[in-house]
Amino acid sequence: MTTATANEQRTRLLRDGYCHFPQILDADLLERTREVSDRMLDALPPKHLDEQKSTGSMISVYQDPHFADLVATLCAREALATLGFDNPKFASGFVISKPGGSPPLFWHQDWWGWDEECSYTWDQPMQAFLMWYLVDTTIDNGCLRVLRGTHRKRHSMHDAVPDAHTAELRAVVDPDHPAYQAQPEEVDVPVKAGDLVVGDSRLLHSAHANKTDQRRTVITLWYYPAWDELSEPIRARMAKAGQSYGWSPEVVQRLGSLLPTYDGDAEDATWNRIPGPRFT
Ligand SMILES: O=C(O)CCC(=O)C(=O)O
Repeated sequence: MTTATANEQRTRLLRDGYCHFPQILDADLLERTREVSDRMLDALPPKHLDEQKSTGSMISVYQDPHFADLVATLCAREALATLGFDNPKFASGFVISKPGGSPPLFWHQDWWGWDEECSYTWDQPMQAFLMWYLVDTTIDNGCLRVLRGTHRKRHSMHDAVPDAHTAELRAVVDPDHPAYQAQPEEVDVPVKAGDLVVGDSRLLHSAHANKTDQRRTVITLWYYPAWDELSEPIRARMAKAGQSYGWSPEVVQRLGSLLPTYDGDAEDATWNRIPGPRFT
């Protein structure tokens, strides 16, 4: 990738809250990821999907060692390096699969540290998602949609749905709830399998309904791209979370330098998913 293209990608991430790297995942790794994910999804109890009608499946990547390879794959690290992040750390990840005939995902943002100053001042993400879709996505099968720039700027959805991660919204108790509604300024992000979408955890995003009869799976992996610049309270909390990865120690070793560590004595940052009034 040329320096100019790398700069453009970083500009997009900082300005729009996301960017897109076409066709970077190795075909074998993609195929193995599909096989492992499909196996897990086929084994899911129906109750799981009833409770998660909007998101689709929510399975931790710790349930299979294969995902450690995806987390640590060189192309993910190279994409982050292209964006200016040379020492990222891994946080967590999920297999999110919208079954055929499932409703839209609710609008939400995923940042948990809204009591921290950086949430209001940083252009670059404190926490970033790396989304690997395992099939080509379109408006028909539930592609991602985003509200550009909302990682830095308040939108009416922040007030309409201050906390989107509720059991009612996941189960789609009220399909007319504002959290599912199309927004005039929404931008669709259709991708090909093997593309990577990187985004700021503060960005408001959701996904279209899956109107096809095929499942649409994404592996969402969370990283701390600018780990060394994060406040000590954030690093303190996240390094502890990193000690409880659900993989065996041998599998965790595969993450190498992506493992978060912190040896200071700061108190953990508090968990607060709701942006404060100063977020304008
Ligand atoms: O299902 C999708 O396309 C998006 C998943 C998502 O919003 C997330 O992982 O935070």
